[in-house]
Amino acid sequence: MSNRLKAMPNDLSAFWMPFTANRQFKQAPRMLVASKDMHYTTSDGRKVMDGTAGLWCVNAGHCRPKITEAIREQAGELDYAPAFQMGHPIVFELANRLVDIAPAGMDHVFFTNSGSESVETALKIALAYHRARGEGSRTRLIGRERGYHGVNFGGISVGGIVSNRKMFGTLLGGVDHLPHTHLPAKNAFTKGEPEYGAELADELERIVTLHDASTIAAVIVEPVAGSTGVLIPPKGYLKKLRDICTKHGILLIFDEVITGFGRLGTPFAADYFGVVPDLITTAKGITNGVVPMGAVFAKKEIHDAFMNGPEHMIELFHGYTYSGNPIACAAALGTLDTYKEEGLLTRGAELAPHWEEALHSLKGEPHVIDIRNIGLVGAIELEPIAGQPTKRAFSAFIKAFERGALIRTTGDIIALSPPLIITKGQIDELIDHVREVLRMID
Ligand code: PXG
Repeated sequence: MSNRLKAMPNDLSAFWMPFTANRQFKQAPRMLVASKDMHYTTSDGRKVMDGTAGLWCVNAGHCRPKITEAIREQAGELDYAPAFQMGHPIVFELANRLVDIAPAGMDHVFFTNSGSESVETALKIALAYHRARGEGSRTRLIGRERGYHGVNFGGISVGGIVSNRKMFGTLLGGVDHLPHTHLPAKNAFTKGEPEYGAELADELERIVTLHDASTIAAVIVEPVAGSTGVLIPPKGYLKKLRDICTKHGILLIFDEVITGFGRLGTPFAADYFGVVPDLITTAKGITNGVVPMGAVFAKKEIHDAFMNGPEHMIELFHGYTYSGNPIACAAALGTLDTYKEEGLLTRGAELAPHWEEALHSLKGEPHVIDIRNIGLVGAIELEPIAGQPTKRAFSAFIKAFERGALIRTTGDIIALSPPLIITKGQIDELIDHVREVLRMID
């Protein structure tokens, strides 16, 4: 690796870091300078196990040769092609390859550059779809409490995280929210899908009664809520949501930015739960996190509703300069090849029982009030320090990093989502790090 990459900058002030305690970080920086497979190397030369696949995205592990090579080759061949009114072969190839692994009926792909953009795109497609069909009164969007749908205005409007919403004004109008499904009093320490709470989907009927179905365009939910601490849907909940949406002509959007590309041991969460939505938003794992890219999958009926009017006219007034960027496409193709060759889109299912046992072995350790798991995702919820929410989990994050494991915390919840290449031995190692940390912190 070049010394340029390894060198520590001597002034950290210019970079305003995203979703970071900037002042804390800059006093004690945690710098990563290299990565390979399951590990990072820090600027002080330590190996740190990646317990979170970066930010839930590096599903195939780090610096995988097929992906690196694909990017390198593409950068020297066709670096950019205009995304509007022009095409290039690999963006079409990629769309076909994605449709091949998507749930049946998801026949079309719209490219974006991030999960947030995928969400905005799906919400806009939902609104425009109803309008194109002559149901332009369907303008309301329904999200869910504790939902995370990125940071743009549509996403924070349908999202349900107070701190992501409260500073930013009145947001989109015409939005309502389902209740979240986190019922620790009934479901704590459940392995896999919890028993209680399917009836919370019936709240959608209440919302429909309040606003009338003719005003509602779409419902958007994460099949498994990631950012707010791995909230796993109660058994039967998603099927119920699907049925209610179908009954009332409301589109169902699954935000699979985290759950897409093998996280649950199936290619998509829609496969895991046997529930097919009308639109799926993705990003992250589509390129293994290596080059920014997102994609929205749409059912044929939705796409086809736009394909009328004069043929020389643009059908959907939406898109980004970098939609289907050639280098992102190359990274995505290299990623899909890697997933296929190594069976990574289903490997989580093989590892899930071991993962579940390892995680739940933390029951009884200090501060632990709940443990949840599904596929290769897990959460360990800690009792907050009285009057100082988030502090305990943040100490766990710092201590784990010092010991050699990167974990993620949200509130007082530790979330784990390792690369899908993790071995059983590495699962034990990761969980042992967490166990030791729980015993160390106040
Ligand atoms: N939808 C969902 C379900 C997500 O989890 C986004 C949309 C937005 O994606 P972009 O690419 O715009 O960030 C996300 C992103 C965390 C964490 O640790 C989660 C995300 C991003 C960063 C950190 O919980 N999710």
